[in-house]
Order: sequence, then structure tokens, then C-alpha cells
Amino acid sequence: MLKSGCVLDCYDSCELSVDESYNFQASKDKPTSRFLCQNLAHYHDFETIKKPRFDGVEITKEESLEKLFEIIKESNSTLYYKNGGNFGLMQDVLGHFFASHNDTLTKGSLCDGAGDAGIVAGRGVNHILPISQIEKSEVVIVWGRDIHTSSSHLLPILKGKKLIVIDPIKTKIAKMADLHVQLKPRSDIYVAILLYRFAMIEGEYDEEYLEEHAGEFEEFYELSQTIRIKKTLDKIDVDLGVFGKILGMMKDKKTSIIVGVGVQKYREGADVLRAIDAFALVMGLFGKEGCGVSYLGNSKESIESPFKDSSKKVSKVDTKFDQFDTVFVQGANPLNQMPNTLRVKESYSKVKNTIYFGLYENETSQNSRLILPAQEFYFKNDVRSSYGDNKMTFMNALKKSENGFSEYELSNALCKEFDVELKTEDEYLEHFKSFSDENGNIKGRQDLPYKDGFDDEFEFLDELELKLNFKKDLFLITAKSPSSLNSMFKREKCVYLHPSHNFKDTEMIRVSSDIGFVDLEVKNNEDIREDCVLIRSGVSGVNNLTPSHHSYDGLGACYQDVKVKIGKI
Ligand SMILES: Nc1nc2c(c(=O)[nH]1)N[C@H]1C(S)=C(S)[C@@H](COP(=O)(O)OP(=O)(O)OC[C@H]3O[C@@H](n4cnc5c(=O)[nH]c(N)nc54)[C@H](O)[C@@H]3O)O[C@H]1N2
Ligand SMILES: Nc1nc2c(c(=O)[nH]1)N[C@H]1C(S)=C(S)[C@@H](COP(=O)(O)OP(=O)(O)OC[C@H]3O[C@@H](n4cnc5c(=O)[nH]c(N)nc54)[C@H](O)[C@@H]3O)O[C@H]1N2
Ligand code: SF4
Ligand SMILES: [Mo]
Repeated sequence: MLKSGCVLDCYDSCELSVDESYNFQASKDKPTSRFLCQNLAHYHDFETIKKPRFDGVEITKEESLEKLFEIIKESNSTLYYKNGGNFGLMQDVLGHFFASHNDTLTKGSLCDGAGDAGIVAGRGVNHILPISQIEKSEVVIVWGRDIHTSSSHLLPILKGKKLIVIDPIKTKIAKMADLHVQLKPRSDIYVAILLYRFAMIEGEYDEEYLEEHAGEFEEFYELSQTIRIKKTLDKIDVDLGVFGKILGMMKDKKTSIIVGVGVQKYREGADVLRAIDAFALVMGLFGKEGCGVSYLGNSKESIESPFKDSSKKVSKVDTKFDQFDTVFVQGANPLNQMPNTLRVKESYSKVKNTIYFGLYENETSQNSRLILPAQEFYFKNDVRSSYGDNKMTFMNALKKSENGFSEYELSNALCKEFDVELKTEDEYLEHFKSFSDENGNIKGRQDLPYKDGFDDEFEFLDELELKLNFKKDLFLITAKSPSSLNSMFKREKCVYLHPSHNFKDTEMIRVSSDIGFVDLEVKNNEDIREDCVLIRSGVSGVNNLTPSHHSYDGLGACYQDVKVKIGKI
């Protein structure tokens, strides 16, 4: 058994052991590792790409490298497009080549960007709340995160704590909760600001602390008073009594708020996190043992990159692929996961040379010319960090693989051919490892973030551009699937609806928006609100429905900034 770690895009970043036959065993050493999740338990059920190919014809590894060099030499404009297929820090070694070669990289986020921008605007910097603090909490508010699906290793940690869940879906964690607020989607900003207002009215805040760290707290209270309570609560379908219940449950209790990406898949996503932070602040949750707000942090915080990544950058949300001669895709499936798939497909199809470097066949591999197979993580030496905790996890290569390329191998070949300087793989690995202490904790990360306050004062939202313009159509909720990791592994093929819509299970229906449509099989489910449909991430065609505009802050995608209709085909 060799010690390793899972590289998937996931809060938990589990430690594992792998044996010679590639069997995995969960590690007991890390709290978020203690069992194998569904994705890892079924990892070997899914076939990987074994051979490179060009225009549909299989070629050898050597031929594929020759082809790659030829394409890059001929190309006048090359885009390097990478996403989160593998969270190993060595993945960026290819970006080093493309940046050094003066090609174009991407900026922005398909994931947590809007929320992150809101946190940074308020707190100055987005530090990760360590799991050890959540362990000490007495009350946990799960706000737009599907714990059973996306951070299942938190479940044992949450045992015995009072649970409040704020989610438009009656998720498994909502069913276990002491209080579930099944609000209308996109209403969180009102809930957060009203919680702030009622907390101020109760007057149990620490005035001295607020004066010192958040001087504008009275002004924000005034702003919160501009919300018309009854009208707003009717619209967002939340009971007035809920506020008293939440504040009552939190009174004198160590509380952490675990926020997921669900709340911020909208244009105003940044403001939602900033409003939640404001509520946390008035409740005194920052810098206190067993308290805090956990969101997705920057997995690379306090880790210096040895790789070049400064170059021209274009947004990865509405990328105009057709402005490039060559597009190199790594660890991503943009033809399924980016918003507005039809636009993406059309733009991608106009590119002369499309190169896909990945592990699995998918919409992007099927529409690319040169296919370069990647290697599974257990064939590669690497180091990873996570957006959910402050640990570093180390992957040790089991042996050499016959198939595919490692990222270092591919970058090394390119750097040699194009005369770009590259250090040895071991030098980079040592570099990354030097950022961890002997217990695997990343040096410089804080055990109790914000214990000395913020670098500057906390900055509250200073205006509310709240529009309660909920059109009649249905809300689209597009959250993560338990059986897939975005588009990897077993993807769903269905749309979940409340039975009141009178469609039969397995009936094919059309879901349409202003952007496009998709035909899917119905699954009736009482856990969905009547005014919502749920189509999970990875479902083929889900992003036919979604818009490719950006969040107001953070260059983030806005997958749920759209209303949909359903009907018979
Ligand atoms: N099994 C599995 N695990 C994964 C992934 C996966 O695909 N599969 N993906 C990984 C990735 S890339 C990420 S970013 C994380 C994300 O994981 P999470 O942070 O859990 O994000 P989501 O699953 O998108 O949404 C979480 C919850 O938000 C709720 N929600 C939707 N809209 C709203 C709203 O307006 N308000 C509120 N309060 N709630 C809302 C949804 O109903 C859902 O229960 O998961 C990671 N882990
Ligand atoms: N409708 C909808 N769309 C969404 C979301 C949603 O919730 N709903 N979620 C958004 C979010 S949060 C995210 S993070 C993005 C995720 O979007 P992507 O990052 O594009 O995620 P995947 O679909 O998992 O594609 C990852 C690819 O990485 C490849 N891969 C895996 N391991 C390796 C490796 O070691 N090396 C290389 N070279 N390749 C590898 C696999 O072949 C896989 O196809 O999707 C976004 N899109
Ligand atoms: S997908 Fe997440 S929960 Fe599953 S093994 Fe990997 S890091 Fe752990
Ligand atoms: Mo994500």
C-alpha cells in the first residue's frame, strides 16, 4: 500500500492508500478521509482514454507529440484552457509552458468566483475556516451546500450539533436538521440582511468589537431597514418566525456557517456572501473558537507557485474560442460544463486546431482534433491542497504507466522543443512540499482566521440593488450529483420536478429557457419546491439553458440566473 490522495475537485481532499492493483483504502489520519466516497469507490468502473488520436485516427505517443509541436509552431494565436479535473499543484506545469510561450490563458471562474469576490470585498482576504473549528461548533448553519453530496466527510463531524439548513431543496441534510428554511432560490441576500437587522434589534452584539473592526455597522443597519419585511417575506416564502428561531438557536452558542456555491450562482452572487458575512460579524463569529464562515477558500493560499502564469488572459465563462487558431484544453470539459453550451459548441467548432488533454471521453474530446490521454493520479507524483481545509496531501506514483502523458512529461517535451526553461519534476515537488510542516499543515495558514480582526475594517455593502422581480417561470437549480464529479463518472439524465406538475416518472419533457432547451426524463420528487426544477451538474444538455454572462463581481458564471419552462415534447 502506497500513501496517496484523491485529486478530484472536492472540499474533502481525502488521503488514501493505493495498492499494486490500484485498490483504494480510506485513510483514518485525516478527519475528512475516513471512508471512500461514491466517486472513489467506483473510480475503476469508468474507462479512460488509452491512445492518442488525430482526426479520429489512433496514433502513437511520439506521433501525437510531433503533431502537437507542428500545431503550436503554425499557430498565430493559442489559448490554454484549464479547469479543475485534477487539483494537483503540478497540473500548472503546462500553464508554465503556455505562459512562457506568450499564449493566452484564462481568468474568472465557473465555480466560486462571485462568492469569493464578495468575501474579499468585505473581509479583505478569504481565509479557509479549518475543520478543527467546525468540530468545536455547537450550532452549524448549512447555507446552500449539499453536504451528503459534496462534502460527505463533514457528516460525522456534524453529529450531535444543532443544525439549521437554508436551501430551496429538502436535501438529506435538511431532513436531518433542527430547522430547515426552504426559501425561494435567490432569496438568501434578504434572509442574511434581515438576520442582521433582527440581531441588531436584539442588541446582543459586541459594540466595542464592531466599533474597532466594522465601523460602519450602524450604517448597514440603516440600510437593512430599507427592506420592507412583510412584502419581502411573502415574496421569498420565508416565515417571520424563522428569524427568531435562528437567533434563539445561536444564542450563546459557538456557531459556524457552512456556505456552498448554491447561493452565488447569480449576477449578485458576491453580495450574497458579503451579506452572510455581515450577519456573521454582528453575531461575533469571526476569530472566535468554534465559530466562523466556511466557504470555498483559495486552495493555493500561502503556496508560492514556481510556474509562470502571467500572460494575456480571457474569461473562462464566455470564452470566444473562435478568436484563436489553437485551443488546448486540460482537465476540463467546456462543451458540457461551461454555460450556454450551444454558443460554446459553435465557437469551439470554428477553431482550426482543438486539442483535448484529459482522462475521459466526453463532449469536448468528441469535438476535438488532437486527443492526448492523461494518466490517472496514482501514476503521478504530486501534491495537492484544498479549498476546504489547510492540509497538504501527497500523491506518490505507483509505477510508470504505459498509457498517456503526465502533465510534467508533456510540459517537458514542449519546453524542450520551444526552448523554455523547466526545472526537474523533483525540484518542483520539493518546492511545493516546502510549504507544508511535518504534520502536513500548510505553513502560514491560520488555525483561527481573523483572530486579530481584518487587515482593514470590514467593508459592508453600501447599497442594495434588490429587485423582487420573480417572473412566473420556474427557477432552475443546478447542483452537484452524488454519482458524478461534474461531468466525470456516472452522469444523471433526468430533471427533478415536484409531482404537482402532473408529469409521469420517466416521461420525456422539454425544459426551455431564453437561451435554449434540453429534453430530459422526469423524476418526481417532493423535496423540490413547486416553483423549481433541479437538473444536476454533468447532465448532458443542462447548460443549453444557462446564460454566459458574468457576475457583477468576480468574473463568475451565473448558472442559475435564468428561469425555465417545462412542457410536453
Ligand atoms: N459528488 C460530487 N461532489 C462534488 C462535486 C460533484 O460534481 N459531485 N463537485 C465539486 C465542486 S466543483 C464544487 S464547486 C463543490 C460544490 O458543492 P456545493 O457547495 O454543495 O454546491 P452545489 O451542489 O452546487 O449546491 C449546493 C446546494 O445549494 C442549493 N441551492 C441552489 N440554489 C440556492 C439558492 O439560491 N439559495 C440557497 N440557500 N441554496 C441554493 C442546492 O439546492 C444545493 O443543495 O462540490 C464539489 N464536490
Ligand atoms: N449546470 C452546471 N454547470 C456547472 C456546474 C453546476 O453546478 N451546474 N458547476 C460548475 C463548477 S462549480 C465547476 S468547478 C465546473 C467544472 O467543470 P470541469 O472542470 O470542466 O469539470 P469536469 O466535467 O469534471 O471535467 C474535468 C475533466 O478533467 C479531466 N481530467 C481528470 N483528471 C485529469 C488529469 O489528471 N489530467 C488531465 N489532463 N485531465 C484530467 C477529465 O477527463 C474530465 O473530463 O463546472 C461548472 N459547470
Ligand atoms: S471525491 Fe472528494 S470525498 Fe471523494 S475521495 Fe475524492 S476528495 Fe474524498
Ligand atoms: Mo466547482
